[in-house]
Amino acid sequence: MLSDLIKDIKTMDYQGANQIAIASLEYLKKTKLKDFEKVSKQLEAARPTAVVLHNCLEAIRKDKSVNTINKLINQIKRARGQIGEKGSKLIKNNSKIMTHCHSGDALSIIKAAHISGKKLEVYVTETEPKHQGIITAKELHSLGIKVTLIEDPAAASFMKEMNYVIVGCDSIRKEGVTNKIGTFDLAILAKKFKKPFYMAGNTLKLDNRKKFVIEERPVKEVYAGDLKGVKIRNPAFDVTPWDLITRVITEKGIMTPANIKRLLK
Ligand code: RUB
Repeated sequence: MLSDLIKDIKTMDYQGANQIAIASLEYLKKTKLKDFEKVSKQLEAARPTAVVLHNCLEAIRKDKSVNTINKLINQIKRARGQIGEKGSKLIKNNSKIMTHCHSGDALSIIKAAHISGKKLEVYVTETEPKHQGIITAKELHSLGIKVTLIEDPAAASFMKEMNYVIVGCDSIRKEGVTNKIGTFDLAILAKKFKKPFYMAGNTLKLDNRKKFVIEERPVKEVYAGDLKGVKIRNPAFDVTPWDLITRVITEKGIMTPANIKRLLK
């Protein structure tokens, strides 16, 4: 049911821009695109910041068919492999990498570098308040990669030891790249310690939307008690400005900020 899928997206049973898009596309396929506009609107509103689903829906609008949906799903999956292959070439043997949240595209780079025989150690931030870093830590550990889990505010204490920071992205925009809240902080730290800051994402994450919202999630994720009048804010994403980003790793190549900005309208 649509309401179940929306609930699963909102509660993050489906998380990560690509996974949210794929789950929504699979649903549209099942419905054979019945009530497409109405359903699309609701799906997009469930996690509005990431642009992949929006771009897929725009493509489907131009050619409403199950074939188009299948092509988009394959495009996302194929891109992930290509991002892994291209990005892993940047990683040297015996590297320490810091990552944040849980991004399939960022992890594909780390996994490909590991599979090619490089010895890695990955520092994973817990990612407050929803702790998606735990998913990342388990996933990398299950592959035999050395993992250290840290609290988000510990990143500054360990950045000096890192060789790279690699994170995913939700949308690539003129003003910068959107990803899980706390990414901007890591980018500032990477700059301070002169470490390469890589963001990984497919070109369906290019974002030309005029209206762009940073999702604010329920405040009880931050504090569930009663603070009697204290305002709580819980933005789910932040925008890292281009001057802090070393490269964006896409399925079409490893791009400088100048290169990728040229692809935006
Ligand atoms: C996940 C997150 C991920 C990007 C990219 O946030 O910010 O880094 O979505 O993920 P949330 P992917 O857990 O709130 O969805 O590379 O898998 O598309």
